[in-house]
Amino acid sequence: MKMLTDPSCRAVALSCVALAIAGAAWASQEHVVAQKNKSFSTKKMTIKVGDSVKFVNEDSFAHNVFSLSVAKSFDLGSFGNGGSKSVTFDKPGKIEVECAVHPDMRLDIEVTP
Ligand SMILES: [Cu+2]
Repeated sequence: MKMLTDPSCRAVALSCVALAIAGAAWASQEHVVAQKNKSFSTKKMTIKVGDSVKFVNEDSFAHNVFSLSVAKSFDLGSFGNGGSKSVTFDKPGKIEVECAVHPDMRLDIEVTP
């Protein structure tokens, strides 16, 4: 009897570890937003705390993506065609994303808990 219970105990412990790792991987998502024709590929998005957004420049000229919002302020600097940078959103709130080069570019991100 003892011989049978030992391996199953170990199997349960291992699957718990596997679930914890998988859970952490699922918990945060990476969203991709392109900059194309002087606009963001989406105007509005809702993401969760811990998610990241990868900004990819598909235009032939540079963009400088930034935000001054309290929930997340950042400045990705200027990057050209094919360049990309990611931002992780660690606090809930509403974030206005803009481009320093093109004042008409605008993306609203809502980060939910
Ligand atoms: Cu721009």
